[in-house]
Amino acid sequence: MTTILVTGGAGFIGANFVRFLLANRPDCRVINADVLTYSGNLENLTSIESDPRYRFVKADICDAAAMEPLVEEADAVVHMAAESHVDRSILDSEPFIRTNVLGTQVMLDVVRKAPGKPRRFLYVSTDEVYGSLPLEDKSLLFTEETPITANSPYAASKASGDLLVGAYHHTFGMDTVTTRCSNNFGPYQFPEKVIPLFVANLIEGKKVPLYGDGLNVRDWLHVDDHCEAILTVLEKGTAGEVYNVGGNNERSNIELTHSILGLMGFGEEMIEPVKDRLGHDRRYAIDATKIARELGWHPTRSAWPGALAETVRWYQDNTEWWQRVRTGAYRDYYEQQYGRAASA
Ligand code: NAD
Ligand code: TDX
Repeated sequence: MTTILVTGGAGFIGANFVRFLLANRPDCRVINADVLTYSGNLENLTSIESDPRYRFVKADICDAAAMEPLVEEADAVVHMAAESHVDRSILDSEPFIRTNVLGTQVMLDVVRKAPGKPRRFLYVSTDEVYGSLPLEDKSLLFTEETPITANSPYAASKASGDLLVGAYHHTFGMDTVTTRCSNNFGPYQFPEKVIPLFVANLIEGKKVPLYGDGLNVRDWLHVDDHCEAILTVLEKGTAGEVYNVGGNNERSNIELTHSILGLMGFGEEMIEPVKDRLGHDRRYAIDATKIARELGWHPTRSAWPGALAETVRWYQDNTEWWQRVRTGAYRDYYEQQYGRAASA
């Protein structure tokens, strides 16, 4: 049996990854360490919670004493616990620095100092560490050599963690690998991110708040393709290397919005143009040839419009899930971000 410690396994990608691992690696045990912030939800894991190979531990990655015994039990660590929403980092960056920078440093030191055999440390980074590409030249893509140019407090905090991982490999010879992935979509994504937010708003008869001119571009990848890429890099990646992960699936936000409206039978009148995100990155687009060439990974579940339609349907079929997470503290955030009228 191999034991994998996953941090942040109760979030969107984490919960999908824990399920993916248990389904695809019968000889794997999973420890899920998650402090359960607003976006961590054990309901995302009910289908596997009684699997004897799975264990949940409520713990903060910034708490070294809590992490030490979990790391000692593990053969490898997949570190994805994070504050993950750009707009929240613009409202208040403090939790982002604490979890994404300090928390990553704590995890690196705990893994580095753990007794016994060296353990592989996989850091789930993001394409946002590369900054922004222009809309005008579609031939430009982010490669692993693109300089780090983080533009939002979220991106800067993830880039800091990313640089620390590289430094720990260089300085201490730690067995680290890093994935930098584009925008994910799929089930169990917290309804503050654009796709579940728009679907949930439409179901509730509310308009969808489209930022700025709607021309910003994102490269969309199904979360299960990301999970497969993480597992591939964990098992086959070269120590010290970074691997880009992307869907080769660029869409402008206005195109995405029209697709969602069309799939749900709504028209343009449901679009509410709102003020732009501060410092809004124009375009993300990933060159994922390295992971394809060296490790044989290709996205197989991200093709549009089918994969988007399936995701929209999941939120339509699981209204109770997002209605429950949309209560309480989330309502306060929504009012702060979009104004009181929008949340009425
Ligand atoms: P999410 O917000 O849905 O989940 C984050 C999880 O981390 C939650 O379960 C939360 O409770 C947990 N967490 C937060 N702070 C913690 C702490 N101090 N200690 C322990 N647990 C803590 O985020 P997500 O979208 O699933 O993103 C997961 C990872 O993937 C993040 O590192 C993010 O930067 C990265 N990423 C996300 C995307 C995307 O499109 N969502 C794309 C590329 C990379
Ligand atoms: O209400 C909205 N209106 C809108 O137009 C929201 C929430 C978003 N948008 C736009 C902003 C972006 O151009 O949609 C695009 C996608 O926004 P988000 O879903 O917030 O994702 P993004 O900012 O691109 O970041 C995501 O991908 C990279 C994840 O949240 C990050 O965790 C990941 O690192």
